[in-house]
Amino acid sequence: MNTNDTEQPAGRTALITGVTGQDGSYLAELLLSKGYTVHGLIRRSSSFNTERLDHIYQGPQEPGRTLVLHHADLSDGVALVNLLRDLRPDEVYNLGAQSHVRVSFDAPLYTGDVTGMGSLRLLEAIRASGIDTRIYQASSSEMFGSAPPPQNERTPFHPRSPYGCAKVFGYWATVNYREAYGLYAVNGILFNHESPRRGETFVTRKITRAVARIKAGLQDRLYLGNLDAVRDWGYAPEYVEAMWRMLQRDEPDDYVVATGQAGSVREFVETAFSAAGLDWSEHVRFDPKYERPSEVDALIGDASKAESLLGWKARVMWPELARIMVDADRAQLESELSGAAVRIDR
Ligand code: NDP
Ligand code: GDR
Repeated sequence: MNTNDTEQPAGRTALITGVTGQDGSYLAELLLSKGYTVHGLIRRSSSFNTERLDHIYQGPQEPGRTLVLHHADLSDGVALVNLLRDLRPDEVYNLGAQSHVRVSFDAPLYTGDVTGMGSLRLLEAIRASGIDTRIYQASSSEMFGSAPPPQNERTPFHPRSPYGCAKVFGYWATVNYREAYGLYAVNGILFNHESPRRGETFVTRKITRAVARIKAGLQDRLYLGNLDAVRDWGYAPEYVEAMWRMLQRDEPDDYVVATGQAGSVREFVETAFSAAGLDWSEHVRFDPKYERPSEVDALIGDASKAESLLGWKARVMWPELARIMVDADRAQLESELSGAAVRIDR
């Protein structure tokens, strides 16, 4: 199929691991809009973990529902085989992971198991269940680590965290299943991408939530770690489109997805605070707690392969993204404070 084909692939089914996360929720929306039936793998939690899916949720009693959630876990290989054998999806998107780099230093073995071995379990589950499916692996710019920018598909990996190491394992497992078994398996090497749905402990969202709270007089200080790190931040809804396009090509391949424009954490802070008319230097303080034992200094992606083969190009650059996120956090806080019943779509 031509990558730029805009035809709706009606009647197709997809399985998304990590469907409750930032990317999973945007990807589920995208696939539903293309006529897919979407199956999402969710893990059991003692509290609700489906908030990002609330607006597209379809209850079990709903006839002909097109979004169906299944309990399983990337640490449970048997559950993965059973699920794949039952669903026989046309496409699998492996977005599930312990995805926080700082946390991966505190829980390295767990991160290795879920983020690294989890991808191998899923690949092996596809092979063992004997189904014909295409799989997308959520690889990461963290794999480049200390390799100097700009980074592209030919840049050697030098990961700087247990998370980065686990993603390198998942990357090569994906390549290996493609080469060994002829599986249609692709790696999307995505650079940082953010949105109003970004987890609250990643730096961009931590900043934009704090801006909203400081502006509303609910908070005065924001504690951060390394302000010198440089990141290529893009807009998550655009990035899930690239994931889908990768699985529509005739041949499987690996692609970098990035904006090509980067800024430092300090610059993101300045832009976000000034979007609300605030002076960041009055509020931001350093806390070594947020530093990492080994840091990734600069990630700036070269996505020219994705542009030429997938017809994909980033539109929202990080300064606009910072403003989008500040506006969304201010609107959400305002609605929370006013007790409004209307839910803001984050
Ligand atoms: P999130 O942290 O928002 O979402 C991670 C998802 O993985 C959640 O749905 C989470 O479930 C699920 N998960 C965690 N542990 C398990 C487990 N043991 N079994 C099954 N599911 C699990 O990540 P993003 O949406 O930001 O990222 C999606 C993927 O892309 C991740 O693999 C991430 O590492 C990767 N990536 C992200 C980038 C980014 O900038 N956002 C850049 C490059 C790669 P729960 O909701 O219950 O916690
Ligand atoms: P990252 O994102 O590690 O790039 O991983 P994160 O937003 O956590 O950090 C970006 C940079 O900001 C610096 N930083 C802080 N980070 C956090 N979280 N909290 C702070 O207080 C803080 N202060 C400074 C960090 O040191 C770092 O340099 C994200 C995740 O989504 C991964 O899953 C994904 O693979 C990569 O992006 C690409």
